[in-house]
Amino acid sequence: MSKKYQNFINGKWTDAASGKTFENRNPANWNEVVGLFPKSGKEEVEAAVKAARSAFESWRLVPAPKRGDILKKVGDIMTARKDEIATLMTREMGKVLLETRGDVQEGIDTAYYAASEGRRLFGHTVPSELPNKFNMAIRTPIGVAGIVTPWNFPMAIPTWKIFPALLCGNTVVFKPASDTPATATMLAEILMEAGIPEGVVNLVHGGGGEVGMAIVSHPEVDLVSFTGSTAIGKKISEVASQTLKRVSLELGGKNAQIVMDDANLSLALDGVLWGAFGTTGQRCTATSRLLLHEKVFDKFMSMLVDRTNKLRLGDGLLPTTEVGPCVNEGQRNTVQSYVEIGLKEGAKLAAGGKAATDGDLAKGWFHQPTIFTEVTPEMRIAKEEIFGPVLSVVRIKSLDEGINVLNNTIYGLSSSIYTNDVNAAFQAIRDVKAGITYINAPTIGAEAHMPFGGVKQTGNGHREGGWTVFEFFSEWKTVYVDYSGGLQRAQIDN
Ligand code: UN1
Repeated sequence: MSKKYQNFINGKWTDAASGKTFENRNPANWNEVVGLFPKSGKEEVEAAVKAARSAFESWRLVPAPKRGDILKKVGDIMTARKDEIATLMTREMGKVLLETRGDVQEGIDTAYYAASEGRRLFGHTVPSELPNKFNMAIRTPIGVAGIVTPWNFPMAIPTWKIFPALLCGNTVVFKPASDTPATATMLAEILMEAGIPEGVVNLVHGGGGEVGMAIVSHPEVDLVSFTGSTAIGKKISEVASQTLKRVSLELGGKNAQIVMDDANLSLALDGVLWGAFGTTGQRCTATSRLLLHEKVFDKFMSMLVDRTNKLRLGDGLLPTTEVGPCVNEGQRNTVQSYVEIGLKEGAKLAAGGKAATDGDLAKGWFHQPTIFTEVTPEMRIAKEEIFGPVLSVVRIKSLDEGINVLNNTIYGLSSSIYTNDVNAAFQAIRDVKAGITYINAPTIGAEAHMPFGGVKQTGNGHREGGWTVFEFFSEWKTVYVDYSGGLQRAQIDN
């Protein structure tokens, strides 16, 4: 019998009103059902929003340091349960245990960072232009936050959003990806155990079309934070604009690593392997393009192909596995269709190119780590997000050409350059159009206490992580205190 999971609304675990459920299967072994989850819809969203709205009235009055204390406890419980969460996460979405542990760690870091912010959450005091008058701007809670998250970072990304939302005094309606509802449920359990009051965090399982859109269109939801594809992000932006919600979007990427001719090649090699094939390429920060200087092209390619062909695919729970499966059938189909597109466009396969079906791999959604060469900047495989283990290699002649090619996409999330030339590094920092630039490090691996987000169609200008996320989840209130005892008129000539 598969484990049956529930929604968490107003402090109670409940089924969907319809009684309907959906299954979640292990992508490394599709015979294993991880759990059955409530297939919710409008009705459950309605109940969750109502609970969040009413809980807001008391949660907003809890002092921020006290809200932070609860998040500190959340971090402690996550630390104690790190392996248990990571194991469940690997079973439900496939990435290797080393990485699911990292995903939980990112959540722990976010909890402690948010907890400490409870004792800062600074405002400003500013001199008034009038005598005997005091001016300040303070941060205030906004209301109900709708949180809609993807499956590739099932713990880290929800925590990036939920913890700062709570710390700022908002309440939450949370819809996790339907590929990773079990990890999300564990997060809700932990929040409850740490002492988050009833109704402050509500979890509703189900599809994006039903549950996600019901949250985004709900007039009582004040802000929405979403991570996912650019196509869905545009839809969310459209729907949310009808009620003028504040919306934070973290969307697609087509991240590139430049390798210059003076680079430390073995360092650059480790970087591109980790960036391109870590998490099976299923990160919005994944290295999807390698822009390789012609002077080191042949040498680097032979090192890269050799190491790529040795990567061990398998169940992420096995300690020997380096690359897990794609998350589901649809995702592997997308990867396969991009391999066909690349071949049709005239690119050549240097490694991989096929679904991996040897032995035990046959019962999972595995795909070989794949490398295309002879890729030109205008090809679709050089411009579109694939979200799988596919790396497109473009030959470059100079730094300027590398930066131009790097910028030749609608996205702008992460970027990387390997060089030992400080001038080249600083030119890249200045000219690369991306929210994140790494020097001599891969495109993946952002730290929780730094701003995270991208330019162009990767987002809409907000940043998660770091001190910047608290901007999104709080509203400025400007306060003037006039203690002169008389009417003082600003801007009026006396
Ligand atoms: C994502 O893929 O959406 O920087 C987030 C990184 C991780 C987060 C990735 N810390 O790769």
